[in-house]
Amino acid sequence: MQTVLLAAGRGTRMAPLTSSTAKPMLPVADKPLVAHTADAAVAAGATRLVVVVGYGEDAVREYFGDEFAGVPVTCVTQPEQRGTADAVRTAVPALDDGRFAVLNGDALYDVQGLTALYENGTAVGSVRVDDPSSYGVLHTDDAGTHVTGVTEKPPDPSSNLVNAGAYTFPGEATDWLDVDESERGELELTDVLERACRTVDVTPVSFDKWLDVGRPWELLEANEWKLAELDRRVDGDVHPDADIRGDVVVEAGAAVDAGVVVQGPALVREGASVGPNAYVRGATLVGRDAKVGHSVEVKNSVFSSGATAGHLSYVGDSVLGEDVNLGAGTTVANLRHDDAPVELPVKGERVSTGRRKFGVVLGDGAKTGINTSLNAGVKLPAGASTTPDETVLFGSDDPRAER
Ligand code: TTP
Repeated sequence: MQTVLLAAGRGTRMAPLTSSTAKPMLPVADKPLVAHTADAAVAAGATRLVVVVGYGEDAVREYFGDEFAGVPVTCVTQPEQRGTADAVRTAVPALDDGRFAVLNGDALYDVQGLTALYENGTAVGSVRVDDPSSYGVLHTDDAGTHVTGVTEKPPDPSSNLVNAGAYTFPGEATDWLDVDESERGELELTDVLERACRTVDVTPVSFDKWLDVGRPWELLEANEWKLAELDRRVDGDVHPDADIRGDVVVEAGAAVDAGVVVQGPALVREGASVGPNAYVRGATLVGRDAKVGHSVEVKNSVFSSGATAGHLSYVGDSVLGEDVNLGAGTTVANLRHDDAPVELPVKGERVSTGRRKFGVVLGDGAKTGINTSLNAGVKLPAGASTTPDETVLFGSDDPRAER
């Protein structure tokens, strides 16, 4: 099945991690986020990928080239990010007349669900969630076998069955893409789905596992999912006095020094170094050329390429962008004393991460001075720095805490 992967979005809710990287290229375990989507698509039966690129497109184009996992790839540029229906319209010249699938390039899907989706005529991937109010809620007939419509982010959801952003459409759907602008000013694929529901039978196909990766804590969750799937493999240089426990991957060209404990699932990528005397635990990604130095503890976190915590630091449940540098003694808080879920600013609003444990999000190249304390839910923009001994509190007037 020819498959359109939507990967052109600006990724504003993922700021600051998307300040210079397209969201689909953010690191999830051993590959970019969109590569997991593409892998699932190919495993489910995609015979050709049409990747719609836009924001940060050069890296996405370079990553895919003209073939992925044995299937041909065409990248097409969506000049302006006007919405998902517009993105699919961009892909039309690269499609043949037959059925086609559309997948959000920033979501993780279970292969079984995706396979069932591909096997159904016109279908939409669906998933049950605890809080449907921030998703597109699907309406079905009484038997639950046909989708009758979709309502975006309803204040009073009629069910907890939501749109997983995965579709198969008949070839004629390429004529249904001229939709009106939605209230939020975008040309939305859900309006094309509405049109499909009025024209043909649309089957809801349920996914057991699915993750929409739109906000920083969801990038952490994506890593938790994909790191947990790795099998133990130690190809790098591990000191005999290091203790590698469980499903840990140390890639060739990575180094783990004496006195280190790495508790899996964890991935230490090529060029990275850990230790001496460091403790890495939880689902942690130590990205390419990243460094976790002497007496540093890292728990359940993402160190993007080149991110460094050289000495005497604690980092928990956090995402560090590329080339972040933590001064000695930098400490991250990842728990509120009232035990409430940690909130994070997303597009200027405080949003609950739903997580009791969440630390900080640091944009590419951010630097902390020695003994900096970063409170739970702090975001620092790309290139920001703190002074020695500084404490950055969430919700303070300090603009560095917000963006
Ligand atoms: P969204 O997550 O709605 O948009 P986004 O990725 O730009 O993120 P944000 O809202 O935080 O700014 O998009 C869903 C998918 O569709 C995602 O994979 C990106 C893709 N997309 C496009 O390809 N073109 C577009 O014009 C838009 C809006 C999204």
